[in-house]
Amino acid sequence: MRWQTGVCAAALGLAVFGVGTAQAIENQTWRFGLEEIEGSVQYEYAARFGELMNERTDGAVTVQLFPYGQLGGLTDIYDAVQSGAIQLAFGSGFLGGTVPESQLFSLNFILTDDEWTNTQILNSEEFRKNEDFVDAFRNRDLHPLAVVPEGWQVWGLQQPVRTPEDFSGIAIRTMDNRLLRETYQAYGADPTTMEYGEIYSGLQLGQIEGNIQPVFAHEEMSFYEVQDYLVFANQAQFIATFMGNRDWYDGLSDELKEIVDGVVVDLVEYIHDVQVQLNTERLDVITSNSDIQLVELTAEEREAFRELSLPVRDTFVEMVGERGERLLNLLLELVEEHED
Ligand code: 6CS
Repeated sequence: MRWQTGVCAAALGLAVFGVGTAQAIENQTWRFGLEEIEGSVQYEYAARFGELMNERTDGAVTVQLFPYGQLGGLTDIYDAVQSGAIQLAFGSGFLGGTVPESQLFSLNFILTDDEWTNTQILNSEEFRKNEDFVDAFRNRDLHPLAVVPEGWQVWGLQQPVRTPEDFSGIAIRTMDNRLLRETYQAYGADPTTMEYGEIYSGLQLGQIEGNIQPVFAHEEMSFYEVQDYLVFANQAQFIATFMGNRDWYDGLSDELKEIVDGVVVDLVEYIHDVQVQLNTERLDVITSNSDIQLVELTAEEREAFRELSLPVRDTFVEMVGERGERLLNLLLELVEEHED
């Protein structure tokens, strides 16, 4: 409990709420919905967030985690945080139906080739606290707190793909957003949407032939067991937004808001290191436990996909309008500044 009362006031038995004093933070539990299972990047983030919140509020705040599956499907998690049934959640590829502007993170080839640089750009005050970005969430009863890249998106396939021609007709599962479907159509593939928890059986039954995940997810969801190739094109990172319910966030005291902000800033480097480590270790697990083939595209091969991805930026602007266009331009400017 955080009490700071003046000696005189304490002697008089009076509570003082003035300059230099703070009220105790009430004991409270925050429910945090995850799109991923225990052991994932989101889980590690949420667990550390909970530990730091608990420490920095002297035990007043407890964070309760709900890994993927406990609250239903992915969109059930977003509904729960929008309605205030839970206070916190991660949202990524399926969030496009709720926050269309969040599909910005689904665009391919818009960030740099360096993961740490991208993490810093996305969590800069300039981006994370940009009015358009914040409003895109707040207009949907949400409040964005941090942007969390979780590693390169890697294609799990039954055959090697090095060129858009190789992708021709491949039934690839994407997360549920139009930007991703348009991107994979542009690459020549045949995209289809499916819930995260249904991918394994979809692959096993041949309903889909490929899916796109960071390495850690290919491993922990066992997708690699039913795929023959992992193709590294470094076309995009998997990016999730850590968000709270808007009214809940607005109701926090300034002191708590400051503590939350301090924790998310401290977690930027922490979670970057964790995701790099998890993705590296899990690739070792995959290659030790299977004879899956790894394919890495050359710069020239990547360029063919990059060119095909460019018109999808116009689709993004068409879909989300001026606010989306300003956000896309902001991101491109920040990337350019880092590349200079
Ligand atoms: O592909 C998906 O649906 C899920 N993949 C990851 C790595 N996290 C959450 C997301 O919904």
